[in-house]
Amino acid sequence: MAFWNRKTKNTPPPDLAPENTTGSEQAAAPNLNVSESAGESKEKGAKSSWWRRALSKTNELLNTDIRDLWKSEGRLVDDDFLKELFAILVRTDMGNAMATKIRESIHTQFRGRRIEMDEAFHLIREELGNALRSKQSPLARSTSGPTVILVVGVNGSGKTTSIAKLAHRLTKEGNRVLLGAGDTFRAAAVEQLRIWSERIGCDIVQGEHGSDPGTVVFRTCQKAIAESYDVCILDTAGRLQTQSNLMQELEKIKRVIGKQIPDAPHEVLLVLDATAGQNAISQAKGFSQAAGCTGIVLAKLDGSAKGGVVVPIAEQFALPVKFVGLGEGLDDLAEFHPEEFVKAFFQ
Ligand SMILES: Nc1nc2c(ncn2[C@@H]2O[C@H](COP(=O)(O)OP(=O)(O)OP(=O)(O)O)[C@@H](O)[C@H]2O)c(=O)[nH]1
Ligand SMILES: [Mg+2]
Repeated sequence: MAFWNRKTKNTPPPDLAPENTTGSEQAAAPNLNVSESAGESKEKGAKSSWWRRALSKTNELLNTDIRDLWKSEGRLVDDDFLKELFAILVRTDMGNAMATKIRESIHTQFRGRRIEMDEAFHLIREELGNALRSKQSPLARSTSGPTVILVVGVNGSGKTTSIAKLAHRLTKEGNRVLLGAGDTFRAAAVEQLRIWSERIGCDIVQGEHGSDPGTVVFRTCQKAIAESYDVCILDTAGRLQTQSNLMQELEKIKRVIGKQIPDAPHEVLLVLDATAGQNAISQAKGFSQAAGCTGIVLAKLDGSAKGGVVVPIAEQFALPVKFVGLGEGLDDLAEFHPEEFVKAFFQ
């Protein structure tokens, strides 16, 4: 499904800033251990297979543990059962509140009776669906001029890879996308994004290693305006939510953007590593307060048995999960669909 209905053509703009802009004549990309092929076949598959894959680790845990609860047909809903079920649910990181809600719901409806596994699954999915249904929110966009997406998060959470996937997706949908390599701190960060930009076929503004990220962001926005790009996605260096100087740097970056493009950034996406479990929740808290995040990209869901973490994040911070990352390839990003997500639980 397309995020936007832009009809712009995906033709590269004239190269106005050759020293900052990559072109096809540049050296072939070194091997960064990324794959592009995985996505090809996935696109052809049903949506549900995406989500089954995304939750495969979570379901591994659920399927072994939860199915053990039903060794014999039907299972009496007594204190032992409710306690065991609760413990399993909590292990998916869906949070005590949600696990309690599910336990209470099963208690109320089935107390002293036998419950079939499918009945329990149905009820769990229903509760998860109720919690997540209202949390879906598409990517915001500008009404005029380029849409600016600032991407933030802790070190290694998956920011740069998620930017590449998002840029790829938006480019395929016909948008002209400009990347801004605002991580001037980590030595190989600019090169990493440059390589992705070549693979995607989109342009990039780069700065010198160690230079002021605000300057790169400024130049990126200028180019985006001057050459009428549809979308501009800005990478930033990883930082901890507790590093107040670095959080202030994000504020400064936002001011630089806002001075050039009113209402921008239109999105401040926080990239969380799904394998971080409860840490992801404290990151969501810190970043949403300090950086004014507007949405979450939950990366590495494919490698996490804690897929339930989507629930407390969406519930506690009024921060919609906009995308989830399902792998390292360019096509491994899916828009978050609560219904699909919930359906994929226990599959
Ligand atoms: N399995 C899996 N791996 C991912 C996903 N997203 C990112 N990665 C991997 O996670 C590692 C870190 O990703 P980056 O995109 O470099 O993370 P980053 O947040 O930009 O890191 P810094 O710039 O160092 O802060 C890389 O090896 C990526 O390939 C995902 O959705 N699934
Ligand atoms: Mg990065």
